Amino acid sequence: MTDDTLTGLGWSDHFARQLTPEDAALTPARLAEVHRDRMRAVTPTGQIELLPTESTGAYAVGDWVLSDGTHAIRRLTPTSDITRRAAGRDVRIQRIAANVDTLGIVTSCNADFNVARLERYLALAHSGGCLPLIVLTKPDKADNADDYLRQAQRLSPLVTAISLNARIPEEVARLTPWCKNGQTLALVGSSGVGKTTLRNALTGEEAATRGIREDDARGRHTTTNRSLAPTLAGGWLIDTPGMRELQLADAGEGIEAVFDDIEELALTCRFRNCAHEGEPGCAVRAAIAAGDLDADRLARWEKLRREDRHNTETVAESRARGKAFNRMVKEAVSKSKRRRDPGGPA
Ligand SMILES: Nc1nc2c(ncn2[C@@H]2O[C@H](COP(=O)(O)OP(=O)(O)OP(=O)(O)O)[C@@H](O)[C@H]2O)c(=O)[nH]1
Ligand SMILES: [Mg+2]
Repeated sequence: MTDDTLTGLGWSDHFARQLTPEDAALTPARLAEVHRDRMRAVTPTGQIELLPTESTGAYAVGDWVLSDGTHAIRRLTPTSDITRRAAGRDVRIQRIAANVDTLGIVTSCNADFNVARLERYLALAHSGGCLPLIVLTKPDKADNADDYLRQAQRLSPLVTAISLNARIPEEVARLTPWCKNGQTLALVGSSGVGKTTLRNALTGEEAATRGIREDDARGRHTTTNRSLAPTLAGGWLIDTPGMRELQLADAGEGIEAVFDDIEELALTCRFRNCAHEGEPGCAVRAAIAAGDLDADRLARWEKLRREDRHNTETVAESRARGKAFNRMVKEAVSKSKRRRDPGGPA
């Protein structure tokens, strides 16, 4: 196996450095699909099925693993890790995709377009360690497509926004720079925004797509699995099911990056612990009064920070509870073993 063929799958020195002499008999494989009891992976010599050696929640599409041909023996630390708080009442971190170079945040020029949601996705990309790219689909359906594009570009100076008709392959080709030569582009967004339509144009596949409800632009959750597929340009594309809700956790850094204008202003408030609620010398409130900062943007920043703090704490608490429970179970098991085998090791 040459380095070149591995590089084409997205392999780099970052992974090579994690190999130890004990791994000599194992081969690298990149996860293309993760199911409850099995996984599909791509290797330089073709696709293989792999069995997990940890709970499948530990793996994400895009992960590199070392395999003995049947099992994923070891998972390598990824270059980027897109995670969220799992949907529902669960307090778990869910891994969405790994080793993603660019996170394509897909939204449409219709009722799906929502600045607060886009800011969430931008924070998700930053905290996950990859570049955000906003892809605005369905400009052909809107009279004011340029307004949507301007709004998206105004979100942050760090962000690139592109507007294209996902049904026209020549237009979708503008995404090629982000998914060629072993580069991985992952697409996220609500159901019905055109992620799979983009995937099909970029990979030449014909995965299922379905029309949306015209009254409220909601999709029908057509894609149900995350998957990694090769693009025609020699890179990789991760398609994901539409997200109903994106709750951030452990995303403090991402939020800071997306709202760095407010974070910078806050540094110049008279009081270090200023809550920007009317304290004297508050630079944030002064900027709002001067028309330099939008009060709604401040409210969105505060909401995201509160949510992230709450979720991060809840996840940490639930991990601690889980660990305490495991310890209790272990102690109970070893106690009952000792009772059954009093002569055994203590
Ligand atoms: N007119 C127009 N229709 C589009 C465009 N992009 C996607 N569509 C249509 O929108 C519908 C939904 O597209 P999908 O690709 O299935 O959306 P998705 O984001 O994969 O949806 P889920 O799999 O449910 O998350 C399909 O009927 C597409 O043909 C676009 O740029 N213009
Ligand atoms: Mg889809």
